[in-house]
Amino acid sequence: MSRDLSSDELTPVAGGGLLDRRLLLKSGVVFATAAAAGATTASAEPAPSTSVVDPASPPWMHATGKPFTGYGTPSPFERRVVRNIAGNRDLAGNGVSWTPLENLEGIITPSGLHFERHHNGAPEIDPAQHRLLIHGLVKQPLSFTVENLLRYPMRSQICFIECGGNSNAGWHEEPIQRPLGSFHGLVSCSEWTGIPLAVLLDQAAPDPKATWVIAEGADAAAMNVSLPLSKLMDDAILALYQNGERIRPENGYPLRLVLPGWEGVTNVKWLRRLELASEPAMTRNETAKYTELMPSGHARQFTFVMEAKSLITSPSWGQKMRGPNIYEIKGLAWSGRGRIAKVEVTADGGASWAAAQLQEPILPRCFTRFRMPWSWSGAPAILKSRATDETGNVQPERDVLVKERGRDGYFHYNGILSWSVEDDGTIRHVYA
Ligand SMILES: Nc1nc2c(c(=O)[nH]1)N[C@H]1C(S)=C(S)[C@@H](COP(=O)(O)O)O[C@H]1N2
Ligand SMILES: [Mo]
Repeated sequence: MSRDLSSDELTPVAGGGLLDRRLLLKSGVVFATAAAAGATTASAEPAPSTSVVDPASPPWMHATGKPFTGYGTPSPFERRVVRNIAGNRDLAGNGVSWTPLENLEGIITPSGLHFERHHNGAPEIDPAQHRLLIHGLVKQPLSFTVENLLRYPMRSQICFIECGGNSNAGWHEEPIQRPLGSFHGLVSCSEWTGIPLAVLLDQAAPDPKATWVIAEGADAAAMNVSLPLSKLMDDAILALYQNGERIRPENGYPLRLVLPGWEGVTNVKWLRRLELASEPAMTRNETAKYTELMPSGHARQFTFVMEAKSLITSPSWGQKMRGPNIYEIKGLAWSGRGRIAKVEVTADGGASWAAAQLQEPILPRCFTRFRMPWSWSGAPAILKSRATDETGNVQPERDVLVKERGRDGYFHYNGILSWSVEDDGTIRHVYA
């Protein structure tokens, strides 16, 4: 803290030391941050300087800096901030890489850190050779080149994409001890820009009998899913741009479907075909996978919407508290049903909760950043966050979710995440 705070400013709003969120807006208050503890340093990262640099005359002020570059990359001192890659040894090309959510701020995921989920690798597609076909139950089948598509009026939306399998370690008997992003990081948030899909579908003139659309990618998995035509006519985007530049190869270059708020698998990458039909095709990814076996023995299917969820990104596992002080608890919340209405935080394991500050912009089906000032006394504490969306949907406690869905669900885990802050400042994942 750079100045003494009055007792008024330090009035608790809930147990365990949660403070009034107005403290965040006061100028001159410096918060302590939980520091990355024992983070693995990539060998390529420059060694920190051993000699102490004189801040009044640092060496980088004594010589012309590096020349201009055609395409920028992060500072070499940030090289450890990378996606964590988890492959499937039995099936090359099938696996995921996780967004390191604990290392990021704000709501936009840099394109190079957007999580990846490939069923058979990321193809390298020559845009001049790629075609998008709209066919099936339509009056006018259409084939588009990428060049054609780039001439349509576009719209942009900042929204999250979350894999249905994200956070599935939450179903495990024991809480997994890993960096936040390495079990919750199959979710990322980008500005996607492209053509409202309804415009292209209207041009193809769907037959009144068409209620479903089978979407297929041009990867070696030819990954396909069935989607209700109503969603595609409502707010689906045929995206060509991601965060202002053309979509990255791993995220679907030259074009992908973006279905705001819907399960990752519906956002078909490298899209090559939309076939209108009167019923779903019952593909592998809507029968064997991406369905949830319930305790009744029946499976939930076509669970498209991603429910309200939040995570505390700091403090989080792998970081260490730097002694009793005022900290900023911060995190991300999102819901596939609309805007985040409220995020509550507890520092006493759920005995009392207080509303966190929601940072603008608060957009529908988009990451919302939340912040909460917290005076940590040095005593053990349990931190949690709980999101509520504008439709009144509340993120459930883990035990409630497990009771409702049983243990065989695997997908759609949105239970409340708990961090235990130990008296020595270490942070552990707990079920509390
Ligand atoms: N063609 C194709 N589309 C695909 C996939 C795929 O393997 N092939 N994976 C799906 C899954 S399961 C998810 S979660 C999202 C992941 O998108 P991302 O890799 O851009 O994060 O893409 C979906 N679209
Ligand atoms: Mo996924």
